[in-house]
Amino acid sequence: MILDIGFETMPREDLESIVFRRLEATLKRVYANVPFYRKTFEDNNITPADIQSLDDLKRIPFTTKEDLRQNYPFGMFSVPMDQVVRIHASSGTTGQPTVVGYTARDVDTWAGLMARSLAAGGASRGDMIHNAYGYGLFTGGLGIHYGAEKLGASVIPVSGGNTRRQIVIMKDFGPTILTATPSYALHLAEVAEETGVSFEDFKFKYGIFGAEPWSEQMREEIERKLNLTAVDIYGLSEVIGPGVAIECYEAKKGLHIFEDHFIPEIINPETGEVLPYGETGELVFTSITKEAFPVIRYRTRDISSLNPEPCICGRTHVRMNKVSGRTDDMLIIRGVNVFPSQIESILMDMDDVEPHYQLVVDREGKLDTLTIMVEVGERVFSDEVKHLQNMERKIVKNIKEYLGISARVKLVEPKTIARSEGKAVRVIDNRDL
Ligand code: DLL
Repeated sequence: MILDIGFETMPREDLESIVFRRLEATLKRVYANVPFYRKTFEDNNITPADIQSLDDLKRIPFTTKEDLRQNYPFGMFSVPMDQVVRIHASSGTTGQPTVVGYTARDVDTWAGLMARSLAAGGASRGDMIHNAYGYGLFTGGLGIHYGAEKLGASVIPVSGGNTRRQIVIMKDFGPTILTATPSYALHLAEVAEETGVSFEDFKFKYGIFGAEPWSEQMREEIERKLNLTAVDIYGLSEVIGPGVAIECYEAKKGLHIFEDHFIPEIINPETGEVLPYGETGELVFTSITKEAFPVIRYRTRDISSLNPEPCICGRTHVRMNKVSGRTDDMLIIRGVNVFPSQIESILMDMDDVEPHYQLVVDREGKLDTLTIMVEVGERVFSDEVKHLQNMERKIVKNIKEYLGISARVKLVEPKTIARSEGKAVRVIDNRDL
């Protein structure tokens, strides 16, 4: 059974007993093979045998990105290197990248999870997947690729970049599913327009977008501009890559976490306390089927909440709400906490504002200041200066009203903000912290 469909709709009681057995096996594995985990257990006077229920998981300390960095590059691997068949790494804009490894079985597990994900997002055998996630150390490209093949769909491994050529491929090959970051998807729409073609003429039914936060308003914009149904896919290299959670195309309301492979928790990022369903906090994952690089209570820094309510699609796996940001993306502007996604929602709710923006944070004296650069449509830009000024004022007012912060707003000409082929850069932080 390639897609393990049974697991996705299993009664929770049955699921939980499988999850616990898998957890036990994973704990034994890391205790035996990874010095970092053995030491963590020993320092806390516990052994895997002390974990007698899923509830006991919270007795084990968290693992952080810093722990992975200190064990760079292969110190957290749980198998000898001759069993590792694939290595990926996170981009690591600051400090060392995080390196992750896969055994042949891990690659197969991941492909199975990605096949499931693509199916949940609307793809099936017979679909043609235009895969514009980057191929390389980033897990997006190859993750989708293996899943698409496992599903029996055909995959176009186009990767990111060379955007004009991508439009020609879309026109000539007629792919039915688009996979890309949401920001690159918008860029594809823009370039299509420049070259005089419309997504209306393409055959896309679904777009499976993730790897960066995107608001509901951004979803509407993408669905309208690309003429497809857009679903959200989530994952991170440390946990496996894409294929940790995805929205079902039926509901598009929260992302089902594949709980037969990953145990989710939501914690208070300040105290580490585990929070009940429904409360917002930092997502933490424990992998329970991986061989080469298991993670125990890994703190993702992603902010979300869990929803256990049954879903119309029939899956019994809990849903995580759309990630609203990362704890380390949070801006503190004169004492007020703000996430870029909150600003995005406000901008996208306004007329004539394009879905391209950047936040510039500076420090003047002791105060942080925020400048929002946002593109406006061609028509508005060539309009009277007075109109532009009014619009700027309106954005400033809305930001103040909804978020309680004073920001400067700078409307910029269409296509001035750099486009990304992968994850968009939303924040430019000029503070010397
Ligand atoms: O971004 C894996 C991925 C590839 C997911 C393709 C989806 C599609 P990393 O490069 O390790 O892995 O980055 C992981 O990206 O901790 C989140 O902060 C962010 N992220 C990923 N998916 C989403 C999403 C891949 N759907 C980090 N919404 C994560 C918001 C996301 N943020």
